[in-house]
Amino acid sequence: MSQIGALITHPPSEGVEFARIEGEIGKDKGIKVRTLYTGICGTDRGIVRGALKFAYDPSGFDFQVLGHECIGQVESSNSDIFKKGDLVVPLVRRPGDCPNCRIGRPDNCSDGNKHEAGITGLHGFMREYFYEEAKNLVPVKNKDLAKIAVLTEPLKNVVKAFEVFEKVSSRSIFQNEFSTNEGKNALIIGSANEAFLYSFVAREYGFETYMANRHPIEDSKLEMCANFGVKFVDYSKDVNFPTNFGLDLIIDTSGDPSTIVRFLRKATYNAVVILFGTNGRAPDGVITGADIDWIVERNITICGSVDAARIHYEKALDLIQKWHLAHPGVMDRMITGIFKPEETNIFTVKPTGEIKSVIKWNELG
Ligand code: DN4
Ligand code: BGC
Ligand code: ZN
Repeated sequence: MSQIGALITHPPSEGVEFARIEGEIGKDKGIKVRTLYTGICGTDRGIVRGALKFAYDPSGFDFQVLGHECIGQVESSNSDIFKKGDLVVPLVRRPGDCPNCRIGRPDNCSDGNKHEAGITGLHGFMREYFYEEAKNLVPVKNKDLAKIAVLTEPLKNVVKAFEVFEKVSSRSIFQNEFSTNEGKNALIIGSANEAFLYSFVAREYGFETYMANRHPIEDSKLEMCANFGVKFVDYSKDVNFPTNFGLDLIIDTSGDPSTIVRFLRKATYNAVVILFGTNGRAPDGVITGADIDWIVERNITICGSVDAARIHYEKALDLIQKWHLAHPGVMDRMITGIFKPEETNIFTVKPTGEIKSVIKWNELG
């Protein structure tokens, strides 16, 4: 039996190691995919830190292969849909048996009985190759995207959150008199990968878009903001931001309650607030009676959004393709570091200026 290199974890215990594992796990799924790149995100780091108590090994295994952000290339296939050489992005979440899972929306799973590759009870993609079924693979038609389509998975979360925004904002007239979002203000809290992707999509929607953190960000990140017309705010200096306008859309990627409440009080009539960041380590915050009054009197909607469905992966890929054409070379700069699988310290030490760190597994064939 063939052995392959893989990054394995033992959730919910901490740690990660580059080990040799059985290569033919899941062979009956039929499509063999050579991993090209896997992305590293806060969820992976949380698992490695032992902080994600909901993560667990697949049944019958005493380890879980890490990794849910991936682009790979089909090596062999038993399906008419995919052939050798095709580029694919695998889905993270696999349905359970609830009504939402049964209609192809496991992202809205209503009983928690879904599984997530590399997170909850299903091996992930940080290995030299893996096997998948056609229904869990999204095709990537353009070979030029062989590296940057690793951003499809984190971007699909953003596309879904904007679907949530569209649903809740339709309860009243949200847009301006020309039925656009021009003149409306969006604030994205945080300045890591998901915050960048949120900012870019907010610009697609026509929002005046601000990204905020409590410290300055590197020039390379400021440049990335400028490419998309996003304004960065260091609110430790600009303490009253925003002073002369209200926020129509707030998206939080920090998971910090005090920061969320701080900006909630700047939300305007019919504003939408989407909570996306989860950060068990942030200090507790306080929400006052005056905050509640503010929210109620202005019809402000606060909602959570997690994961996304196949349709959002497809839309995310369309956006990556569009941005790749509209901003030549810029999407490549979202990938700020390429690492070897053995370099496991990347899970514990975030490189300076990181937007997205990726691990390279194989050359494009
Ligand atoms: P991340 O590094 O976890 O991003 C967190 C960002 O928030 C960093 O830029 C932090 O800055 C920033 N931040 C922390 N505290 C504050 C604060 N008080 N004010 C302003 N900014 C702050 O990486 P990510 O972009 O991959 O993920 C963002 C969040 O989304 C994480 O909590 C993930 O767990 C969560 N997530 C959710 C889903 C989902 O719901 C999917 C993927 C990720 P700094 O302190 O590092 O400078 O489906
Ligand atoms: C993934 C989501 C997943 C979530 C679980 C994120 O990093 O992008 O697909 O549902 O982690 O917390
Ligand atoms: Zn992730």
